[in-house]
Amino acid sequence: MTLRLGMIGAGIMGADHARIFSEQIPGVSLQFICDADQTRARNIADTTGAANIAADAIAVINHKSVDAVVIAAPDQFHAPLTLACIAAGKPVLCEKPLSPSSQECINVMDAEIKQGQHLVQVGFMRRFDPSYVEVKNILKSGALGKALMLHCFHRNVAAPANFEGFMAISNSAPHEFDAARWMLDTDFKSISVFRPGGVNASPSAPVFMVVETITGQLVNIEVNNNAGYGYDVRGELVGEKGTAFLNAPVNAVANLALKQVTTYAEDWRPRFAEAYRMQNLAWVKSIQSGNPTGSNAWDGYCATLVAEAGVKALYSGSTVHLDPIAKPKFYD
Ligand code: ISE
Repeated sequence: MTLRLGMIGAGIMGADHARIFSEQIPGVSLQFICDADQTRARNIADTTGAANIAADAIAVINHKSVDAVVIAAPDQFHAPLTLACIAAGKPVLCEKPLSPSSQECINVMDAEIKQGQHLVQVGFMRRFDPSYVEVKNILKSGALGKALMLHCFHRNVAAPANFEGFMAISNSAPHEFDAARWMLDTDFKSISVFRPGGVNASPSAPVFMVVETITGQLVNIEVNNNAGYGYDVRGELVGEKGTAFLNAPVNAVANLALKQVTTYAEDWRPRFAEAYRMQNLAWVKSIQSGNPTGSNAWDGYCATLVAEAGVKALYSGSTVHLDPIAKPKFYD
């Protein structure tokens, strides 16, 4: 049976998810593209063959012709819209973060537990990226010995106009937080945040985080949202016996004018194209099979908890220790 999707949000990620579902994922149809900006919704519906456009997200979520929902609205709407999906009993793929507030993530978990079904997947697509999967498998094989450190770089060309300084931690870094927890198979203990130039530096300055895990590893994360030269996400896992790099796909290397040149993408979509495709495919299959996959609401909570602590650490200049709630059995 075809899975009929409601797409909430027609911005950069809503457009990309709609394109991926229409071009690359079998067994789905786009029932609605929903956005307050109807021109944007219309444009995406026209290019993806979606059946309808709409402006009212709650009406789309509750519509009888919608089987499952993708949320790609701005961050502050993620949790309220996810709660509406849970109330309607519909599976939802919610873009990261699940919410910028850990309390809202707890509300989502409470609602999901009460509903009794695993309905929420958070869009931490890196768990499906071939380079992340391979590095995790190398670690799992035992070849590297115990993991000691993970170095992560996260660079964007330029922060979007609506970005505020702390969003390097609340919006960009959650990818790193989730990937590190997943890769190292652990949880976080504390976070310290530094900025070249100190706490009074320009809000567009890079942030440099050091996260300690409960199992003793150190994760350092640079988020530089105004790096200028290209979208560049890299990482190196350091184990007792060796290291493994997270490589970005390189499609061509040009030899020109005494130089060897590769090209950076302008943003994350080309770098993580395969990760998004695999994630969306896995989400659809998980709905069909009833076996949840990817990051769940608990994972969303854990990423938000450390992000929230990171924002506090940025402003206070001190290390912040995490104080998570007990993990509900539902998420074991
Ligand atoms: C953006 O929201 C994303 O999700 C991208 O993957 C990330 O690289 C970027 O920093 C975020 O702002």
